[in-house]
Amino acid sequence: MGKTVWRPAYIGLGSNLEQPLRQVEAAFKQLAELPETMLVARSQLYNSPPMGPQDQPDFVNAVAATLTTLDIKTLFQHLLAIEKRHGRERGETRWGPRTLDLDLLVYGDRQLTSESLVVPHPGIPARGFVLYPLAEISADLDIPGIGVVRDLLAAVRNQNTKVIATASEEEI
Ligand code: PH2
Ligand code: MG
Ligand code: MG
Repeated sequence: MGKTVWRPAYIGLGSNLEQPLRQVEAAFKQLAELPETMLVARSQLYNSPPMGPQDQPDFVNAVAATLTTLDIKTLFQHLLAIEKRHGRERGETRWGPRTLDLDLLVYGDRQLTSESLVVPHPGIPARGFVLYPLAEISADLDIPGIGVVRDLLAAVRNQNTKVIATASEEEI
């Protein structure tokens, strides 16, 4: 067996279809159940206006911090499989509505560009709906090639991204 190394991996969650709160809550559970992976922190849930086409519902967004011994591609395959279990269809319009989006934001200190995957996620610096929840759990994280979360957040303030006050059981 090869050496086992636990690496921090941050995952962005998003949904704006078919009971988004439920989709995101269920996805957190599924992340916690991934093999060789521990869910070590989760942000609150955030409401944010859609980036991209405006004729779609607001999103529920959140961020998960995990420790994993899965290699980056295997972890990514698991994320795609969870999306699929949520009825996610590929070939949707770019930035269009979706039942569940799981984005691999950061994987240790790896910087990877392949046809299907770019890590760290290049959209991070522009996206309040990633930076607010990420700053809640890891403000001092230095994202390889991008910068420190706290500083990135300072540059995107006022994107109308708000904590969802109290999601009651019925709403979820
Ligand atoms: N995801 C998209 C497109 N637009 N807008 C918000 N607010 N949050 C998202 O997660 C989001 C989006 C495609 O992945
Ligand atoms: Mg996305
Ligand atoms: Mg995605």
